[in-house]
Amino acid sequence: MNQYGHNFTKTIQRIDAAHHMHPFTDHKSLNAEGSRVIVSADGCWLTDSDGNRILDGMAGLWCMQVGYGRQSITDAVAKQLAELPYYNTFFKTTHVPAARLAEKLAEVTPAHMNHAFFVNSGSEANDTVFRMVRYYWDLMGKPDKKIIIGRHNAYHGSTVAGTSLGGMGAMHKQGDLPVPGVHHIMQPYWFGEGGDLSPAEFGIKAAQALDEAIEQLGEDRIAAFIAEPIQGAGGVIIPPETYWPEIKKVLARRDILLVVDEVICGFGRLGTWFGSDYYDLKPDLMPIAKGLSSGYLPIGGVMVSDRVADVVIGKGGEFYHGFTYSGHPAACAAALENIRILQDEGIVERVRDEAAPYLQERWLGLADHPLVGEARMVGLVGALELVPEKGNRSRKFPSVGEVGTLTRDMSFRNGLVMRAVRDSLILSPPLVISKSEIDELVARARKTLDDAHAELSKRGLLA
Ligand code: PXG
Repeated sequence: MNQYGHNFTKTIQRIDAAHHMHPFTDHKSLNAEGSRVIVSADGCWLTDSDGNRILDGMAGLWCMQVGYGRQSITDAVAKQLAELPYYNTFFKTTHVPAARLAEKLAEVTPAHMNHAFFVNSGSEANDTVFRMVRYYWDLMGKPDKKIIIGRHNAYHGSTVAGTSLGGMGAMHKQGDLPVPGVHHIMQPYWFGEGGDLSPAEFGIKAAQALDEAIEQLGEDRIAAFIAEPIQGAGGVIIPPETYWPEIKKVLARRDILLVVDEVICGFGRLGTWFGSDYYDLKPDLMPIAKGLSSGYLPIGGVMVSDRVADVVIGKGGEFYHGFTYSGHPAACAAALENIRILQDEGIVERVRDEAAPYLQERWLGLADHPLVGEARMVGLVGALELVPEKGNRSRKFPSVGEVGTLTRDMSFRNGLVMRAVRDSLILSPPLVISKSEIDELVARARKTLDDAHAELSKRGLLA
């Protein structure tokens, strides 16, 4: 117990249940249990109001690259708030942090991307994408190129455009989405959908679905293809090695824009600055958020390639789009300091050369557990597929998601945050995680698997 204590926890849980509507939450089940109250954090560790210390295996929500408790980010924000807490970037004005951050982003993103459009979240970044690709083709004199192709089980945010571009069926059902002009193709999810094909064969098939959709809908009607390098919220779907090379071949034949959603993969998650670097992609637009500021303040952006900027800036007039807080000075200051830390501490290189190989070896070792059908990981993002019968990919638990949630809750109780997607466990820790913390993390994950295995066999859910 810390200074907050049991009564404090109960009070916060009570007022939270009475007044706070949470994102993506079934409130009946939340309020029956009471929410966990997080009061502080340091490095890779969270502390709740009962004094439990929990290892944050999800980096907040895939965003806490540089770790909690960075005094220099707090100082940079405080200094900016004192100097200029707010001014807009409309009407021919700018301010120092927005200009400097745009310049810095042009430096760290792929060489052909030299402009940043600032927003406040990944969802707003994808709303911006939605409007900008259509505006681009209008300016190119091809107003019929309107359709954006996304993928089933992709996640691009929860605004109207974000939900529509994403491929989450349950989200589409709420609010009659997607909006017209979005088409979804299959995802490269070999474990779940690969059938009898080898991963390599399946990767080709999934990529050819893009070409087939373009053929079927007509290239003259397609504006863009949008994809995450590795699907995050969809369950850390790491595409087979053949997938992106084949997509690149399709795109080379077709005149459509490539939008690479870097909201999760960006800023070092894969051991490269961007997922586009990892897979050698040349995006025309690149939504970014999360790791841009390590979540210290909300900020996102769309990185715009020279190809698109030349048209939107060069040919276009005013693009009627933007937000009150586009390029908020304090958020830009947080992002600038965050990127300075990533660069000066060599964090991305450390992920590539040390942390990722060390964690991967141990994480992939969990594949020997009887509950694990597949362990996969690239950089510092991975998944464990939980299965009732090892070695049988087609056999699922009877009620999809139940085992995932149960195991996720056990993990929390064992002092490790993992996230559940369907019946898989997801991991995406802060990039600064140390080797001893990795050992601790994997020990807690294994204990969680053992606990879940015992519980599931008691319930008769295992083969
Ligand atoms: N694109 C991608 C690839 C994302 O992962 C967004 C866009 C939207 O970003 P904002 O900032 O609007 O949330 C995301 C966000 C989860 C989870 O449960 C994942 C996200 C957000 C919330 C929850 O895995 N990803």
